[in-house]
Amino acid sequence: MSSAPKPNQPLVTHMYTADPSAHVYEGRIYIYPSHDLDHDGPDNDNGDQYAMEDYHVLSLDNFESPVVDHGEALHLRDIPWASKQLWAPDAAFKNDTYYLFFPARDHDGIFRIGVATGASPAGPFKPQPNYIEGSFSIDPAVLVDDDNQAYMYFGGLWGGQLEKWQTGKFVPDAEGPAENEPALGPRVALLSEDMLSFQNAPKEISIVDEEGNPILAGDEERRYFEGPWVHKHNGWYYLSYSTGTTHKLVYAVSRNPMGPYTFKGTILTPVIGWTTHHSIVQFQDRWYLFYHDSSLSGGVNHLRSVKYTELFYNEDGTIRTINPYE
Ligand code: FUB
Repeated sequence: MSSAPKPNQPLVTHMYTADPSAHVYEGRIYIYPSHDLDHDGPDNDNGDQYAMEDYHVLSLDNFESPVVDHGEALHLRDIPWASKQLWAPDAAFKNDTYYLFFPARDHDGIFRIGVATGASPAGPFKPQPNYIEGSFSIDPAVLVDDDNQAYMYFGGLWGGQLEKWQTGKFVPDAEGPAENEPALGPRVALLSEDMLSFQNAPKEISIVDEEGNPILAGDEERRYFEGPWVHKHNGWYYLSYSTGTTHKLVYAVSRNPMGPYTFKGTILTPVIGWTTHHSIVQFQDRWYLFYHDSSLSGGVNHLRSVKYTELFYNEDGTIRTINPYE
């Protein structure tokens, strides 16, 4: 057990954690992070340095109480279809069951998305024998909407392989669109009632500017890279994500969970470390951003720490930009 967390400080220091997906279950805050691993293996644009092998769930009663590490909730060795790289997970609750959604490479080296189930939000989780049919790429984020329909958002460029799925099939040497073409968007799929499969082939989400023009692939300040998260506020769906090469968390809004989403602005300015990844959650009438940086490891990109800070909306529903080091 760690002490009560401070804003913009690592939630835990006994291990490296990243990609936090935060949810409120049973009146407490549960965080589903990646568990970063120290190793001497390759470090490249393919993301080989992110060689994670298990998940731990963290929780806290509130922001004045200690952070609890619930121990190993799922390990690579127990997932029949996965070969390596347990990347950013998310959790969902439906049918009196907790679901952990996670990406990993299959035995052909292709990223897929799997699901595991448990009776407690802290795990352990039992994986399904195979990945979700029709799934690909990384960074699943699941929204269970007010009408109980669940949506999975996912996809990431480069190591996340999204470029390779533009035809609907995996094309190993496919590259992304030209700079003056629309950027690739995240994908969304409706989850089945039992949360174990897709109801439809994933659709691409369109992100447009205020004039309705698609954000272009060369617009690295605004285009989608990875780490989608969708939350609802005052009837609007907010899609937030990482811009990757420009290291920002940005957001776009829509009245429809499937989009199109209109780009609005920046949530978080660049953090220490290459990646930036987050979630947004409401707890007791306040809103919080969970994110990570590499400050605890002295800037090692693949050794990150989960942090939190409060998030504020302006009167018009826009989100105030956060600089976590101010
Ligand atoms: O943690 C591995 C990968 O790094 C995640 O899947 C991405 O979102 C980035 O944070």
